[in-house]
Amino acid sequence: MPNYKLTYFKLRGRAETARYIFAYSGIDYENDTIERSVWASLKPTLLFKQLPILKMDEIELNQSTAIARYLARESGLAGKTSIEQAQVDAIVDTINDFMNLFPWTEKNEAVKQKMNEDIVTNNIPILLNGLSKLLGDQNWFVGDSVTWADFHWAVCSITLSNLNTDLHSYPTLLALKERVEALPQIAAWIERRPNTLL
Ligand SMILES: N[C@@H](CCC(=O)N[C@@H](CS)C(=O)NCC(=O)O)C(=O)O
Repeated sequence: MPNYKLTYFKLRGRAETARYIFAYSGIDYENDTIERSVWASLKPTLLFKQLPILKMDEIELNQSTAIARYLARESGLAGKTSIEQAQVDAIVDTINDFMNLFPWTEKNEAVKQKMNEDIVTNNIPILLNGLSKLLGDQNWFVGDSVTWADFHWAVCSITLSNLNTDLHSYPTLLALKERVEALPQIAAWIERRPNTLL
């Protein structure tokens, strides 16, 4: 097993799904959360000037989805068959398409708020209706056990709620989030993680 070090800001953001996988699987890792003041000196040293980065001994992996997918494969959370893995990937990619609509780096607060409201009103219902249909009356999105697609939903749904999405209109999706958060290893991680808006 390599020595894992996951570097990201002190946020859930794009690192939290990987942190859920680490927590659930019990794989040991260093959760390296950097302050903004350190970022200025770290950024120029990174190949693509972005976080998160997963260091595994001498290998450095960028891209949050590639990181989480790799960790999920190592932990048996990627889906049991090749078709299940494709279904899991499609759910994660779909959630990311919608999350990437939000203007995360917009500096003008009024513009940002207006765009957030538009996206929550016009785009997010498409995501939530689709995910509700995919989930149906199953406990997990794909197959008969939890996968990292369920983790990714649980993580992103917190941010959607913080952006004023009312998840109560989607009771099965809300129940799925709660099911993930009730897994003992995830509950223990949530208990000890820093409380941040994003
Ligand atoms: N597609 C990349 C996007 C990475 C990304 O946008 N990282 C942001 C934080 S969420 C970043 O490093 N921003 C700092 C900057 O660009 O200065 C991924 O999913 O890892």
